[in-house]
Amino acid sequence: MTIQDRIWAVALVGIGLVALAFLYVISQASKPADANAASRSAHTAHRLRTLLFVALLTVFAVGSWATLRPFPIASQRSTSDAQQVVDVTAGQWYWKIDPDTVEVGRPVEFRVTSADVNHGFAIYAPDGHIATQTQAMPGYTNVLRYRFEEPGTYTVQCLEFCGLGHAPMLVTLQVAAPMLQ
Ligand SMILES: [Cu+2]
Repeated sequence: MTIQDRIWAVALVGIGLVALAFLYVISQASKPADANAASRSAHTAHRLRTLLFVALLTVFAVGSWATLRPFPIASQRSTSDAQQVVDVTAGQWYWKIDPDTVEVGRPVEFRVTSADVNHGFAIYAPDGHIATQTQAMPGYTNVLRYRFEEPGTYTVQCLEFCGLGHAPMLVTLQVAAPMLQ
């Protein structure tokens, strides 16, 4: 089942439930009002709303906790065990990356800043997907930690429109096979 099919199924079920609610209201509209029944159903509705609220709150709290725990961004103040440090400066319109070769399989710490405006520092793997990324901000150094699993020629590209030279603002980063000791 594709994601589109799933969205269709969810939308159709939702439309069906709304239609049922409308039909129920229409079927009840002609009945004379009964004060006791009205107060009982208001009470039930209030309890259902409270229950639904608590259930949703629980689902979101547990879901957020479970999915955000492996937070993808390194703690900016902790000391790092990265044996390789790469200094990155973005500018209109260039990248300064020193060194431009890192070793596969060992953690790398990128210290990313900008000389002028905001840029987006993104590392594209040889197959075209984004391996990792962070912001390059003037006056601030963002710490990005990453361990490359595959050697190859990676491409650094700007992810934030920064003026006329934004699109061709790219440079390569070599991820080398482990050096024999
Ligand atoms: Cu840019």
